[in-house]
Amino acid sequence: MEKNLEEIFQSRIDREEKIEPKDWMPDDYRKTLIRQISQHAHSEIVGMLPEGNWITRAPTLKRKVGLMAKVQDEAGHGLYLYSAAETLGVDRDTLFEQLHSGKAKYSSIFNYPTVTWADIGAIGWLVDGAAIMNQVPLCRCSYGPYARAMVRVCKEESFHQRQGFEILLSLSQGSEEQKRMLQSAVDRWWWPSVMMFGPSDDDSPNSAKSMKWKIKRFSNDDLRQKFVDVCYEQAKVLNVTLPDPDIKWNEERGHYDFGLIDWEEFWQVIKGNGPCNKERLAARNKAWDEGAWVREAAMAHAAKRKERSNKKKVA
Ligand code: FAQ
Repeated sequence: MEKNLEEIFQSRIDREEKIEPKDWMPDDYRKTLIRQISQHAHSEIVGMLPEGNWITRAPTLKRKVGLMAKVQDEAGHGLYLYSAAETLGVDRDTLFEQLHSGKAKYSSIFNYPTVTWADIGAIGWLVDGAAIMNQVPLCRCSYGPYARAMVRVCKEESFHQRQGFEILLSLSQGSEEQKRMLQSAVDRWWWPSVMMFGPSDDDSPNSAKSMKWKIKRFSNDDLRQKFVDVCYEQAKVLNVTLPDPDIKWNEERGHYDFGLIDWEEFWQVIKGNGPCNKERLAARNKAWDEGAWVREAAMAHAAKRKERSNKKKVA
């Protein structure tokens, strides 16, 4: 019986039908989605921190407004994604508990510091650029609620990428000091951004199943390669170099070859030993604790409204 259900499920996936919350699905499909969507949601929420601390220091009103809107969008993305995860039967408080206790993963990239204003541009260009490369295919993910959430997320991410590129473009046309600041930010953010796509395909335990179920449409390495190819050309416009002496065009492959990734650094960051892991978790825990009264007040308000509307119905 179970086997039959699995076959029907897989043939729906193969026909490109969307799977919806009330449809039958294998336990492992559900678990994989809860894992990926919740990690993604956590990444958006933790991802607000490195940029949030620059809102008060943005150099002009225009930059402040742009950055504030971007950080708010990230909060929104986190909320859509938690909602999408909830459609799979997990509750939000459980997911928050996993994040706050350090059990849950979130993207490695958000454990690096933002030391100058140019870092905000570099995050937009490289981090949002990598996020778009990875997330546009997720708009065609087999799970309906995730796929639909990603359509809006990707539209907003492309605005974020452009605002970052434009910050860097201005710096590239500025003083010598601004140009140095730009190059130094690119030097620091390049490799962590390349790592964002996850382990190489040979070391990616979740990929085979996720590809079969059309959660993932491209492998980690294929997306990483597309990212390097695009960035190399964009770096020319910004007049910066990418900090990789081995990067060069390979005529035969039709792609840029690039140097070895420091996987030791990647796994250390994921294990909690990156430059800012402790700071990020402490900030999230503090926000959660200090926001307790807001959650309680909102719940009390909702309960009162419900009571009032019940009374009206009885009358
Ligand atoms: N960081 O077998 P795979 C953003 C883990 S949002 C930490 O290849 P999978 C927007 C992985 O979870 C950025 N952990 O795994 C923004 C797994 O561990 P597990 C987030 C990582 O799931 C911009 C293990 O390694 N985007 O940037 C990372 O098939 C600016 C083995 O890996 C998403 O979440 C990593 N980089 O592929 C916000 C997109 N990579 O769970 C603010 C959706 C891998 O078995 C500012 N997610 N791991 O214990 C995905 O596409 C996939 O989950 C991958 C990983 C591609 C990230």
